[in-house]
Amino acid sequence: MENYTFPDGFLWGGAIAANQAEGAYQTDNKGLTIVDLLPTGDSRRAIMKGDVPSLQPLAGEFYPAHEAIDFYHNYKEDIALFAEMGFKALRVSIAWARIFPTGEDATPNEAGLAFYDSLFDELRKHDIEPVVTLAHFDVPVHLIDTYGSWRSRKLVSLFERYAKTVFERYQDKVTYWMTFNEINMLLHLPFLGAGLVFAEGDNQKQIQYQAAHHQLVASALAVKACHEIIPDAQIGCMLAAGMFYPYSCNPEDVKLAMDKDRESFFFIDVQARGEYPGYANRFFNENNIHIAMEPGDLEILKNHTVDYIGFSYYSSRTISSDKEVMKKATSGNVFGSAVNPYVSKSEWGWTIDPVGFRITANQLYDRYQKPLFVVENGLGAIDQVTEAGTIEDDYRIAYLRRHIAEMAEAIEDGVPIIGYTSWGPIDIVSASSGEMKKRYGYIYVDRDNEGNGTGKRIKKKSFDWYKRVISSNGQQL
Ligand code: BGP
Repeated sequence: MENYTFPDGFLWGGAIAANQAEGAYQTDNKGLTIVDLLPTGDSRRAIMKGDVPSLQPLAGEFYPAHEAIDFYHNYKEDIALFAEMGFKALRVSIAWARIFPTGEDATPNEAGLAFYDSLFDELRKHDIEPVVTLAHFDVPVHLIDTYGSWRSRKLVSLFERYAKTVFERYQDKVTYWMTFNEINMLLHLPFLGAGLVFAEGDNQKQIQYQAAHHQLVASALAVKACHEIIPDAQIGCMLAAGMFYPYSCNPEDVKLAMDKDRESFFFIDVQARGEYPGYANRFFNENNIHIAMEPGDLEILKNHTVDYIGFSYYSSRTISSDKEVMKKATSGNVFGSAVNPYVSKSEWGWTIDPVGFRITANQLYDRYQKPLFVVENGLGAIDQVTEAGTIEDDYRIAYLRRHIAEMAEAIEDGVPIIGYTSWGPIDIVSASSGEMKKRYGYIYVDRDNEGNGTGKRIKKKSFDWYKRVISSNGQQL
């Protein structure tokens, strides 16, 4: 591979989320979160889309998030493995319901606060920078039952209180923060993204964009609090990114691609530029959507924009005005992308397009002129353990090598990128499928989709490969 230059201090590492790694779902007073109500299998997707209004854990049903890979008890051993690879950063999320079990308890849960104190201390012991997400798909269930989750304005003040609590507590341990993981997912998987469930006759778009406003105001208030409490902190937004390609040079396809990109950019336009874009107001008018705002909302959005643009990149997307083309859209992705005949796909039907990574990074920087942070990228694959007990994941090395190379091209294009925390450096529960068999890690975990297994950690072939990438600062891909 060509010799690539990454900036000194580039934050190489990995990314996990509380709900997909920690397990211990009711340990030390933790409250139930929405992912604790997500089984695996077909019912999972219907629930994630908000189509199942009444939810309670069903006795005997297997819920992947309940134990996940028990990072809650294994984090010291796992962090030692990350340190062995030379990680400079680890992206983790704080579970809101560990800090406030119902989301609105009179006082925070000290056991929850103490866990993250210990987690951040362990990272610091290994000179690994914590990169912390405040909300990663895990709204406390009590807030759904009581307020309908983010459809209620009440969540703005509750989230602000939660954010201030953790900023105060961890102000000497955490410098990099981000607010809502993949905030645009609210449009595609409203239950997963914002804890929204819909009753018969609900105007879903109205509810989703009102909830989006609440999250955007809450995010800006968190930015405000973060800058006041931790003056040298960097706090970002986080987008599930991936440029939409027009399927042809038909102007209709090009316009559709612009509209689909804007569906996601809408959130970041508000978080990074501080105001609702004109196209959004046209969309609201044409779709009879009325955003209820409180006095001062627009000033909060304007005065408290993010410091950097965090984003995940897995795939580019493709859109066509031709219905026949769209009929072949891969069911595997929530963005409604058509099949792109020029690139390959993963075992889950996700497009594999490394050049799209470079294009997407350039597109984001051109639009926002703020530093970028790649906080998710990786290949979910079915890994096999050989007779010899090894995992020869050359396919993952190939995927990551090509994507890191294109990220280096983007940096050479003049795009400032803070770091790269690949998704799932250790196998964890898949968000979309709830499966363990969709593995992303450099470290294999002996657990299957039903939670069986020893939990043993095994270094894959990619473990030493990524260790060399980091030690050479990207020179040895
Ligand atoms: C993003 C989420 C992550 C992670 C990733 C991979 O949407 O931010 O939580 O899950 O996708 O997706 P999956 O786990 O469905 O393969």
